[in-house]
Amino acid sequence: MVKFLFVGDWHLRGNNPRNRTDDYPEVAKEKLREVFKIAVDNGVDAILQPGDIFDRPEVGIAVLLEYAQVLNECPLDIYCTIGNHDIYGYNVESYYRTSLRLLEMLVPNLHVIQSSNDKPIYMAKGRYKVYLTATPYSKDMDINGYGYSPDVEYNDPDAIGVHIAHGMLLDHKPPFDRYSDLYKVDTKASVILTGHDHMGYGIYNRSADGKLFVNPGSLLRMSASVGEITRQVRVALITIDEIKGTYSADFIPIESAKPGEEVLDRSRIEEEKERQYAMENFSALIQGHTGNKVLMDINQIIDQVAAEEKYSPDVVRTALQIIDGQREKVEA
Ligand SMILES: [Mn+2]
Repeated sequence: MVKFLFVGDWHLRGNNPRNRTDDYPEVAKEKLREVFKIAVDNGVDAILQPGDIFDRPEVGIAVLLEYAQVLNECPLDIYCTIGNHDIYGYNVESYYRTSLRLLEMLVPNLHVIQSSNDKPIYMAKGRYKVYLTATPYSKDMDINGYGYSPDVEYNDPDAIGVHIAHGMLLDHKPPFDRYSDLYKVDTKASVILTGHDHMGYGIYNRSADGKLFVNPGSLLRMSASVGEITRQVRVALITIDEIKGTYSADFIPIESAKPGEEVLDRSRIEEEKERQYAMENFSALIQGHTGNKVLMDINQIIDQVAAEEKYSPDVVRTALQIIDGQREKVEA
Protein backbone atom coordinates (compact mmCIF):
# COMPACT_ATOMS: atom_id res chain seq x y z
CA MET A 1 0.00 0.00 0.00
CA VAL A 2 1.04 3.56 -0.67
CA LYS A 3 -0.30 6.02 1.90
CA PHE A 4 -0.34 9.79 2.03
CA LEU A 5 -1.62 12.15 4.65
CA PHE A 6 -3.24 15.13 2.97
CA VAL A 7 -3.51 18.28 5.08
CA GLY A 8 -5.34 21.48 3.97
CA ASP A 9 -4.02 25.09 3.97
CA TRP A 10 -1.81 26.01 6.96
CA HIS A 11 -1.55 29.83 6.88
CA LEU A 12 1.36 29.90 9.31
CA ARG A 13 1.96 33.31 10.88
CA GLY A 14 3.49 34.89 13.95
CA ASN A 15 0.40 36.56 15.37
CA ASN A 16 -3.34 36.08 15.69
CA PRO A 17 -5.85 36.58 12.87
CA ARG A 18 -8.45 39.14 13.94
CA ASN A 19 -11.09 36.63 14.94
CA ARG A 20 -8.95 34.13 16.85
CA THR A 21 -9.03 34.37 20.62
CA ASP A 22 -6.38 31.75 21.42
CA ASP A 23 -2.62 31.80 20.67
CA TYR A 24 -2.57 31.09 16.94
CA PRO A 25 1.18 30.43 16.47
CA GLU A 26 1.18 28.02 19.42
CA VAL A 27 -1.93 26.26 18.10
CA ALA A 28 -0.35 26.03 14.64
CA LYS A 29 2.73 24.32 16.07
CA GLU A 30 0.62 21.97 18.19
CA LYS A 31 -1.45 21.00 15.15
CA LEU A 32 1.63 20.45 12.97
CA ARG A 33 3.08 18.13 15.61
CA GLU A 34 -0.22 16.25 15.78
CA VAL A 35 -0.21 15.93 11.97
CA PHE A 36 3.32 14.50 12.05
CA LYS A 37 2.27 12.00 14.74
CA ILE A 38 -0.82 10.92 12.78
CA ALA A 39 1.37 10.48 9.71
CA VAL A 40 3.90 8.33 11.58
CA ASP A 41 1.22 6.31 13.42
CA ASN A 42 -0.49 5.51 10.12
CA GLY A 43 2.75 4.61 8.38
CA VAL A 44 2.29 7.10 5.56
CA ASP A 45 4.88 7.53 2.82
CA ALA A 46 4.63 11.31 2.71
CA ILE A 47 2.58 14.29 3.86
CA LEU A 48 0.93 16.28 1.06
CA GLN A 49 -0.17 19.91 1.33
CA PRO A 50 -1.88 22.22 -1.22
CA GLY A 51 -0.11 25.56 -0.56
CA ASP A 52 -0.78 28.60 1.63
CA ILE A 53 1.91 27.23 3.92
CA PHE A 54 2.38 30.83 5.08
CA ASP A 55 -0.33 33.44 5.46
CA ARG A 56 1.88 36.04 3.76
CA PRO A 57 4.67 35.95 1.16
CA GLU A 58 7.08 37.29 3.76
CA VAL A 59 7.12 36.62 7.49
CA GLY A 60 9.59 37.80 10.13
CA ILE A 61 12.84 35.86 10.44
CA ALA A 62 11.99 34.78 14.01
CA VAL A 63 8.65 33.40 12.81
CA LEU A 64 10.26 31.66 9.86
CA LEU A 65 12.93 30.05 12.04
CA GLU A 66 10.41 28.88 14.63
CA TYR A 67 8.29 27.11 12.03
CA ALA A 68 11.36 25.75 10.27
CA GLN A 69 12.36 24.14 13.55
CA VAL A 70 8.94 22.53 13.98
CA LEU A 71 8.91 21.25 10.39
CA ASN A 72 12.36 19.79 10.89
CA GLU A 73 10.86 17.59 13.63
CA CYS A 74 8.89 15.81 10.90
CA PRO A 75 10.60 12.54 9.99
CA LEU A 76 8.70 12.29 6.68
CA ASP A 77 8.85 14.08 3.37
CA ILE A 78 6.34 16.89 2.91
CA TYR A 79 5.31 17.71 -0.67
CA CYS A 80 3.36 20.88 -1.30
CA THR A 81 2.69 23.47 -3.96
CA ILE A 82 2.46 27.26 -3.87
CA GLY A 83 -0.70 29.01 -2.66
CA ASN A 84 -1.85 32.55 -3.46
CA HIS A 85 -0.88 33.64 0.07
CA ASP A 86 2.68 32.39 -0.39
CA ILE A 87 3.52 34.77 -3.25
CA TYR A 88 3.50 38.50 -4.01
CA GLY A 89 0.59 39.98 -5.97
CA TYR A 90 -0.68 36.52 -6.99
CA ASN A 91 2.39 36.24 -9.16
CA VAL A 92 3.92 32.77 -9.00
CA GLU A 93 7.12 34.17 -10.60
CA SER A 94 7.80 35.94 -7.30
CA TYR A 95 8.21 32.60 -5.52
CA TYR A 96 12.03 32.76 -5.50
CA ARG A 97 11.99 35.73 -3.10
CA THR A 98 9.35 34.51 -0.63
CA SER A 99 9.51 33.13 2.89
CA LEU A 100 8.31 29.78 1.56
CA ARG A 101 11.36 29.57 -0.69
CA LEU A 102 13.60 30.22 2.31
CA LEU A 103 11.66 27.67 4.38
CA GLU A 104 12.24 25.12 1.64
CA MET A 105 15.98 25.79 1.94
CA LEU A 106 15.90 25.42 5.73
CA VAL A 107 13.79 22.23 5.82
CA PRO A 108 15.37 19.41 3.78
CA ASN A 109 12.18 17.29 3.97
CA LEU A 110 10.00 20.04 2.48
CA HIS A 111 9.58 19.87 -1.30
CA VAL A 112 7.69 22.63 -3.08
CA ILE A 113 6.33 21.61 -6.49
CA GLN A 114 6.45 24.86 -8.44
CA SER A 115 4.90 23.98 -11.77
CA SER A 116 2.36 21.62 -13.33
CA ASN A 117 4.96 21.14 -16.09
CA ASP A 118 7.43 19.55 -13.66
CA LYS A 119 8.25 15.91 -14.30
CA PRO A 120 5.87 13.70 -12.27
CA ILE A 121 7.52 12.57 -9.03
CA TYR A 122 7.76 8.84 -8.87
CA MET A 123 6.31 7.79 -5.51
CA ALA A 124 5.88 4.01 -5.62
CA LYS A 125 6.00 1.01 -7.85
CA GLY A 126 3.77 -2.03 -8.02
CA ARG A 127 1.81 -3.22 -10.97
CA TYR A 128 0.69 0.41 -11.02
CA LYS A 129 3.10 3.28 -10.58
CA VAL A 130 2.17 6.20 -8.39
CA TYR A 131 3.17 9.67 -9.56
CA LEU A 132 2.82 13.03 -7.87
CA THR A 133 2.25 16.35 -9.66
CA ALA A 134 0.91 19.76 -8.59
CA THR A 135 -0.46 23.03 -9.91
CA PRO A 136 0.44 26.14 -7.90
CA TYR A 137 -1.89 29.13 -7.74
CA SER A 138 -1.43 31.35 -10.81
CA LYS A 139 -3.35 33.75 -13.00
CA ASP A 140 -4.59 30.76 -15.02
CA MET A 141 -6.04 28.83 -12.09
CA ASP A 142 -9.74 28.03 -12.45
CA ILE A 143 -9.98 29.67 -15.89
CA ASN A 144 -11.99 27.15 -17.93
CA GLY A 145 -11.38 24.49 -15.30
CA TYR A 146 -7.59 24.85 -15.41
CA GLY A 147 -5.43 23.52 -12.59
CA TYR A 148 -6.64 20.05 -11.72
CA SER A 149 -4.56 18.05 -14.17
CA PRO A 150 -0.79 17.93 -14.74
CA ASP A 151 0.39 19.71 -17.90
CA VAL A 152 2.77 16.80 -18.57
CA GLU A 153 2.07 13.19 -19.56
CA TYR A 154 2.71 10.31 -17.15
CA ASN A 155 4.23 8.29 -20.03
CA ASP A 156 3.03 5.16 -18.30
CA PRO A 157 -0.25 3.37 -19.08
CA ASP A 158 -0.42 2.01 -15.53
CA ALA A 159 0.09 5.34 -13.80
CA ILE A 160 -2.00 6.35 -10.83
CA GLY A 161 -1.62 10.10 -10.79
CA VAL A 162 -1.97 12.04 -7.56
CA HIS A 163 -2.35 15.73 -8.34
CA ILE A 164 -2.29 18.57 -5.80
CA ALA A 165 -3.86 21.92 -6.72
CA HIS A 166 -4.25 25.30 -5.07
CA GLY A 167 -7.54 26.25 -6.69
CA MET A 168 -11.18 26.95 -5.96
CA LEU A 169 -12.69 23.54 -6.69
CA LEU A 170 -16.22 23.48 -5.27
CA ASP A 171 -19.31 21.28 -5.06
CA HIS A 172 -21.64 24.30 -5.12
CA LYS A 173 -22.00 27.60 -6.95
CA PRO A 174 -20.37 30.41 -4.91
CA PRO A 175 -21.25 34.15 -5.08
CA PHE A 176 -18.17 34.80 -7.27
CA ASP A 177 -17.22 33.64 -10.78
CA ARG A 178 -13.73 32.24 -10.47
CA TYR A 179 -14.10 28.63 -9.39
CA SER A 180 -14.18 25.14 -10.89
CA ASP A 181 -16.98 22.63 -10.73
CA LEU A 182 -16.09 19.41 -8.92
CA TYR A 183 -18.62 17.47 -10.97
CA LYS A 184 -17.28 18.59 -14.36
CA VAL A 185 -13.58 19.33 -14.05
CA ASP A 186 -11.34 17.42 -16.46
CA THR A 187 -8.20 15.61 -15.26
CA LYS A 188 -5.59 13.01 -16.22
CA ALA A 189 -4.91 12.28 -12.55
CA SER A 190 -6.79 9.65 -10.52
CA VAL A 191 -6.61 11.35 -7.15
CA ILE A 192 -7.03 15.14 -7.02
CA LEU A 193 -6.19 16.89 -3.76
CA THR A 194 -7.23 20.52 -3.43
CA GLY A 195 -6.93 23.39 -0.95
CA HIS A 196 -7.68 27.13 -1.24
CA ASP A 197 -11.30 26.71 -0.14
CA HIS A 198 -10.97 26.47 3.63
CA MET A 199 -14.31 24.81 4.29
CA GLY A 200 -13.57 21.90 1.94
CA TYR A 201 -16.10 19.71 0.13
CA GLY A 202 -14.62 16.65 1.85
CA ILE A 203 -14.18 13.41 -0.06
CA TYR A 204 -15.93 12.90 -3.39
CA ASN A 205 -15.81 9.74 -5.49
CA ARG A 206 -16.86 10.71 -9.02
CA SER A 207 -18.65 7.59 -10.21
CA ALA A 208 -18.71 8.64 -13.88
CA ASP A 209 -14.94 8.25 -14.27
CA GLY A 210 -13.72 6.86 -10.94
CA LYS A 211 -11.76 9.99 -9.98
CA LEU A 212 -11.27 10.71 -6.30
CA PHE A 213 -11.36 14.34 -5.11
CA VAL A 214 -10.37 15.43 -1.61
CA ASN A 215 -10.40 18.74 0.24
CA PRO A 216 -10.63 18.16 4.01
CA GLY A 217 -10.61 21.94 4.71
CA SER A 218 -7.81 24.07 6.14
CA LEU A 219 -5.79 22.96 9.16
CA LEU A 220 -6.11 26.37 10.81
CA ARG A 221 -9.34 28.36 10.97
CA MET A 222 -8.88 31.97 9.91
CA SER A 223 -12.38 33.42 9.91
CA ALA A 224 -15.30 33.27 12.32
CA SER A 225 -17.98 32.46 9.76
CA VAL A 226 -20.81 30.19 10.89
CA GLY A 227 -19.32 27.36 8.81
CA GLU A 228 -15.91 27.72 10.43
CA ILE A 229 -17.39 27.74 13.95
CA THR A 230 -19.05 24.35 13.47
CA ARG A 231 -16.45 22.71 11.23
CA GLN A 232 -14.48 19.71 12.48
CA VAL A 233 -10.80 20.22 11.64
CA ARG A 234 -9.54 17.06 9.94
CA VAL A 235 -6.96 15.62 7.60
CA ALA A 236 -7.34 12.87 5.00
CA LEU A 237 -5.55 9.56 4.75
CA ILE A 238 -5.14 8.55 1.11
CA THR A 239 -4.55 4.84 0.54
CA ILE A 240 -3.48 3.50 -2.85
CA ASP A 241 -3.23 -0.19 -3.66
CA GLU A 242 -0.47 -0.25 -6.25
CA ILE A 243 -1.12 -3.92 -7.02
CA LYS A 244 -4.87 -3.69 -7.64
CA GLY A 245 -4.87 -0.08 -8.80
CA THR A 246 -7.53 1.04 -6.32
CA TYR A 247 -7.49 4.14 -4.13
CA SER A 248 -9.59 5.61 -1.31
CA ALA A 249 -9.64 8.37 1.30
CA ASP A 250 -10.70 8.58 4.94
CA PHE A 251 -10.85 11.49 7.36
CA ILE A 252 -8.87 11.62 10.57
CA PRO A 253 -9.97 14.34 13.03
CA ILE A 254 -7.41 16.71 14.55
CA GLU A 255 -7.88 16.16 18.27
CA SER A 256 -6.04 19.32 19.37
CA ALA A 257 -8.53 21.51 17.45
CA LYS A 258 -10.78 23.21 20.00
CA PRO A 259 -14.53 23.74 19.39
CA GLY A 260 -15.01 26.78 17.13
CA GLU A 261 -16.87 28.85 19.72
CA GLU A 262 -13.87 28.56 22.07
CA VAL A 263 -11.31 29.98 19.62
CA LEU A 264 -13.29 32.12 17.16
CA ASP A 265 -14.80 35.45 18.10
CA ARG A 266 -18.17 36.19 16.51
CA SER A 267 -18.51 39.69 17.96
CA ARG A 268 -16.59 41.38 15.15
CA ILE A 269 -18.79 39.67 12.60
CA GLU A 270 -21.82 41.12 14.35
CA GLU A 271 -20.07 44.53 14.36
CA GLU A 272 -19.40 44.16 10.64
CA LYS A 273 -23.05 43.34 9.98
CA GLU A 274 -24.10 46.44 11.94
CA ARG A 275 -21.68 48.56 9.95
CA GLN A 276 -23.08 47.25 6.68
CA TYR A 277 -26.60 47.96 7.86
CA ALA A 278 -25.56 51.50 8.77
CA MET A 279 -23.97 51.93 5.32
CA GLU A 280 -27.15 50.85 3.61
CA ASN A 281 -29.15 53.31 5.66
CA PHE A 282 -26.64 56.03 4.88
CA SER A 283 -26.76 55.37 1.14
CA ALA A 284 -30.55 55.31 1.18
CA LEU A 285 -30.41 58.69 2.93
CA ILE A 286 -28.09 60.20 0.27
CA GLN A 287 -30.17 58.74 -2.53
CA GLY A 288 -33.23 60.33 -1.00
CA HIS A 289 -31.50 63.73 -1.02
CA THR A 290 -29.79 63.65 -4.41
CA GLY A 291 -32.04 61.41 -6.42
CA ASN A 292 -28.87 59.87 -7.85
CA LYS A 293 -27.77 56.30 -7.61
CA VAL A 294 -25.06 55.98 -4.99
CA LEU A 295 -22.03 54.06 -6.18
CA MET A 296 -21.59 51.33 -3.62
CA ASP A 297 -19.94 48.79 -5.84
CA ILE A 298 -16.14 49.16 -6.19
CA ASN A 299 -16.25 48.21 -9.88
CA GLN A 300 -18.74 51.00 -10.53
CA ILE A 301 -16.63 53.46 -8.58
CA ILE A 302 -13.52 52.59 -10.61
CA ASP A 303 -15.41 52.74 -13.91
CA GLN A 304 -16.83 56.12 -12.94
CA VAL A 305 -13.47 57.58 -11.86
CA ALA A 306 -11.76 56.15 -14.97
CA ALA A 307 -14.40 57.68 -17.24
CA GLU A 308 -14.08 61.07 -15.54
CA GLU A 309 -10.28 61.02 -15.57
CA LYS A 310 -10.07 59.35 -19.01
CA TYR A 311 -7.85 56.45 -17.94
CA SER A 312 -7.07 53.80 -20.55
CA PRO A 313 -9.09 50.56 -20.44
CA ASP A 314 -5.86 48.65 -19.64
CA VAL A 315 -5.37 50.60 -16.43
CA VAL A 316 -8.98 50.00 -15.43
CA ARG A 317 -8.72 46.28 -16.13
CA THR A 318 -5.52 45.98 -14.06
CA ALA A 319 -7.09 47.87 -11.18
CA LEU A 320 -10.14 45.62 -11.20
CA GLN A 321 -7.95 42.51 -11.33
CA ILE A 322 -5.96 43.65 -8.31
CA ILE A 323 -9.15 44.32 -6.39
CA ASP A 324 -10.57 40.92 -7.38
CA GLY A 325 -7.38 39.35 -6.11
CA GLN A 326 -7.77 41.12 -2.78
CA ARG A 327 -11.35 39.91 -2.57
CA GLU A 328 -10.32 36.34 -3.17
CA LYS A 329 -7.74 36.75 -0.45
CA VAL A 330 -10.49 37.66 1.98
CA GLU A 331 -12.64 34.77 0.80
CA ALA A 332 -9.88 32.17 0.74
MN1 LIG B 1 -5.84 29.57 1.90
